[in-house]
Amino acid sequence: MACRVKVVGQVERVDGESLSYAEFVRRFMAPNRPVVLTGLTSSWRARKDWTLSGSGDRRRPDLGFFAQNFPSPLVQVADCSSRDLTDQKRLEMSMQEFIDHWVGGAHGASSDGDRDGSLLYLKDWHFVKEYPDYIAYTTPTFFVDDWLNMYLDSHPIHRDSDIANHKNEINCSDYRFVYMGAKGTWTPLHADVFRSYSWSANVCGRKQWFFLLPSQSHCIFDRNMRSSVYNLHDDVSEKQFPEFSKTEWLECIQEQNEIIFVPSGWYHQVHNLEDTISINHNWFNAYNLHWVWNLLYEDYKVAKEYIEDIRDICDDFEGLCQRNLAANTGMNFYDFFVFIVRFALANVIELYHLQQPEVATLSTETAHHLVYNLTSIRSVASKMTKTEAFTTENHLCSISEDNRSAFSNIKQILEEESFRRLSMTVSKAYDHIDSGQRSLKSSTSYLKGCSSVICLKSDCNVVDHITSLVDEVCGPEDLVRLIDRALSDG
Ligand SMILES: O=C(O)CCC(=O)C(=O)O
Ligand SMILES: [Fe+2]
Repeated sequence: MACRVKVVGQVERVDGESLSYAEFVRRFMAPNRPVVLTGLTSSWRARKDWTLSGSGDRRRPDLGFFAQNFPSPLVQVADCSSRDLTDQKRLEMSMQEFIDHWVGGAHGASSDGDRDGSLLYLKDWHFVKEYPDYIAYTTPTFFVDDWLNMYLDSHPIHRDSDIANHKNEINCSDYRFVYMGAKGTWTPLHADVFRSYSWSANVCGRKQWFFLLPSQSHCIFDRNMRSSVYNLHDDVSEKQFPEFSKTEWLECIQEQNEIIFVPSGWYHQVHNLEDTISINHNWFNAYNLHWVWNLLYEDYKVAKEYIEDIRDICDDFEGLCQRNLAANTGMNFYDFFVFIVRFALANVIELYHLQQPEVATLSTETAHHLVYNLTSIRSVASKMTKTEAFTTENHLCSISEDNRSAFSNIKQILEEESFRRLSMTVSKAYDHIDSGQRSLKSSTSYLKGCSSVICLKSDCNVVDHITSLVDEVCGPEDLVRLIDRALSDG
């Protein structure tokens, strides 16, 4: 593809097998830099089952395998040749229809299934949710500290019934996807949902990526910061986007079996240079939580400004802003607050367990990790205290009873089955990261104290411990207080 934009560098490539977790954090996750990791997919079932041998050592998609084994009645497909505002036009069809179109297109045929010969790209297929018993891959350790998917495995993102409709339930059920597209399919310029990180693994095929440094993000917007460039290879109008000509890009050709780490807030555009299948997760954690909050806050201000002129005639202006925010951004302040309260509690529990005397070797890495998590949540909660949504009594009324009870009564949360599941998942994730770190160093024996929220051990007082910190969380100030007390205890 002819490239008009100024490419100033390539994305670094690192052998994932000899990179430690701590190094990944230090070099890429914390400084928010992209990287391509090699050598991490050799054991994946997807590699064997989903591909056929192509030319040389290249693999190609085994479409018949998908038609036979994953006959999804409804998948989301992007029509790469038609634009719908900032994205491509989306269609819904069965897996069989999608494959018929792909195969038809490859033979140059123009049947009904082929529609108009356009390039269709299967995107955002919730494969893990749809086929939970088929273990196509394992998430590499670098990407296990994934609060978004850990949370969604046990909790709904929205609790308000007017937001949580059926379509939303599927779209927000998790952020683990499979993408499949023929050569030529592509994804327009964008930054990821919630300004999360993503990782994307090529099961087969090859992708070309273009990345823009976050410090240059403003250059792809028009003067009003409303619309952004859709395709960086278009003849971008200098009049509409006066700063675009200043942009400088990092490029990357991602080969089969390679995984790319996409940092938060970096605009990127992606092209499939061959028939490609990829697995891709969106995720966030303590290192990019502030990106998520900042986006929510910016989108909230836009939502509010948009309806400012009806404020006086609105019974519940704040509630309406929050409903619009949930609809546009996928989450509102209350959803986010319920989420961080529960994550904070899970981390306090984990820290408490680590500090118990029967834990033979205190894992200092994990303890630091938990403290870092709590500090990051505290910093975001502290910013939330200053927002209108949480400041006045009047605005607190906008919180539905469902949302309020989901964050306020600590004792009740600790007893909930969904919260116990979250805590177990968090505990397992940090054990996994920790054991990976230890096996790279020496194999010191390690005995973990309690492994569940309400331990079977009669002397585990985790519930008393937590409820002694604060017994009720009415808003972000209480969460800040809870974290301060938990951290000063240790
Ligand atoms: O592979 C693609 O087409 C898009 C992937 C992407 O945007 C991502 O992983 O963040
Ligand atoms: Fe993306």
